[in-house]
Amino acid sequence: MASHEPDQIREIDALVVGCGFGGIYMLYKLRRELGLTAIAIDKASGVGGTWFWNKYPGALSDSESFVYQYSFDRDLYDQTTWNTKFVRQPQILEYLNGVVDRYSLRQDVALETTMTAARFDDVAGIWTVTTDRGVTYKAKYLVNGLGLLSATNVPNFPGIENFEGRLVHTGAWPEDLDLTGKRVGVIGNGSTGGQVITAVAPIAGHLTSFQRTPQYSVPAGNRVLSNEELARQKENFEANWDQVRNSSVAMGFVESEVETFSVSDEERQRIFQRTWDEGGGFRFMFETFCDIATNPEANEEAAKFIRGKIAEIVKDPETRRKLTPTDLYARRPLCDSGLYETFNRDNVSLVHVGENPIRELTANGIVTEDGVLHELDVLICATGFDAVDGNYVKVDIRGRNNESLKEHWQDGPTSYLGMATTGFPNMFMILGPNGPFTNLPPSIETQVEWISDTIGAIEKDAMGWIEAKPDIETEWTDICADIADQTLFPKAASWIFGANIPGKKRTVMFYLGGIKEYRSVLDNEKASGYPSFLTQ
Ligand code: N01
Repeated sequence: MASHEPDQIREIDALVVGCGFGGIYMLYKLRRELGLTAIAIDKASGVGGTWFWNKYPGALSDSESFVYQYSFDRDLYDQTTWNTKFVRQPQILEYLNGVVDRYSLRQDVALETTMTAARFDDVAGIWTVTTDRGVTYKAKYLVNGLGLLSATNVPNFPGIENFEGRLVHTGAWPEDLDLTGKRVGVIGNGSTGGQVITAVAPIAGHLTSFQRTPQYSVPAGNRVLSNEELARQKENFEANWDQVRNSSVAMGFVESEVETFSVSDEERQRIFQRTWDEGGGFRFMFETFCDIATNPEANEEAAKFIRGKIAEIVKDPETRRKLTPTDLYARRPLCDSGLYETFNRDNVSLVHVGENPIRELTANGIVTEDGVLHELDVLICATGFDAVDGNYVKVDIRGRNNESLKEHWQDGPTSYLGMATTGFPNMFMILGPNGPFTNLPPSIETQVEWISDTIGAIEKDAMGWIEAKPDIETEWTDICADIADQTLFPKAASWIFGANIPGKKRTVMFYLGGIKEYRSVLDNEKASGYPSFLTQ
């Protein structure tokens, strides 16, 4: 649209920003259940959020398929035909597109539309959201589903602009990239790096993994499920989802209540081995014993077991040494489809950039501190995301008294319940800061349902707006910090605490109290008439 044309103004009840798992369900609730006028915008050219962007080879959900979907519609659940333990990106994207069509939501979705600014009018009680498409939305409610892990992080390596090969980030994967026979470099070995390395090695001419920190990973154990297993998942729908909502990490298994040192050494090894054989990163950390994430000695037992497996799998002694972590096992637990085995391949090499850092990128590849040039046709940055608040602080969002969200969060992102923040009335966040740390679809459903109920209550009582009280946000931040401090997670540098982005303040960004407790806080808030909120 030409810049001299005035913006087209659309007045609606609610604007949803983001069309991933959260935004789609929110739009469904607003349109189909509350009967409000609502639009969902997304900067992408398709719906799907994370699963639209992360089309890299090997992209797979590491939550089991029977709980990596919506549960709000039993028929939808029964009709979903995934038949593997974990589900691949194209299937998830197809599923989310199917959901949009099933509920006729596409007419209310505006794609390739980026929110450029949002401003709350204190007098009218209305949000004005400008976009890059010449359309301005005026809405009583603004619901942001901007993505927890969606603002890509491409480190500013010296000379990055000189690289003449193809430079890609896994979270913005191009459709046209053929890696067959290419010299491929992968920087990063988190959840994404592990998946991409394993999937690309068999097709690349040569793959070089640039690893800064070795990782603990266990087999995913992905497999085709039998017809009996699939039938049981459908039959046990109620019980399974009840278990998920009353668990901690919402992964669909019963978390252990057994302490690591309450069993004999032999029994401990047997339990670790059984879970290793069955597969699953969260299972290994939470289904084996209850104290791996909290007790350093217990943690070391699990770490030692995985180190032993690395020693068995990786043949070359120097590669094995570099791949073996020595620190705590306290990042988001990883699982893989043959990651350590991949390093036995002749066409795969490992550069430990923790010991031998990247000095610069040149036209032909990466030069490490030892002066070696690693020649590359393609460089894949599996370098993660500016998680949680990354997409929020890119946009000029202003609440009451023209306060900027970026300034509001200058000491780190905060919220009440991961969904509301003081000074920003009627603005809700799906997976905002200090929300639950779980398998995400169940937490997304929990939050969307709460937001929807809250908007329903505002409408029913003919209120203008609702806003978290200032003290409650501080209180919730302290609760999140206290719970995190009872675990080992803050002791490991990771995106969970904002430690992966240079210059980002390290703060608690999740509620680690589990989905059951989280849901009970939400229920209480609603049942007692939103005592933690100011209303007008
Ligand atoms: O990102 P990460 P991710 N030089 O931040 C390295 C979800 N997810 O995309 O460990 C060199 O974990 C960095 O090194 P280090 C899941 O929640 C889910 O892998 O910081 N290296 C690390 O190795 C996951 O936890 C699925 O020393 C640099 C890597 O890049 C979250 O996304 C699948 C560097 C980044 O790892 C994030 O995972 C995939 C630098 N300057 C992802 N900067 C599912 O299955 C960073 N690194 C649902």
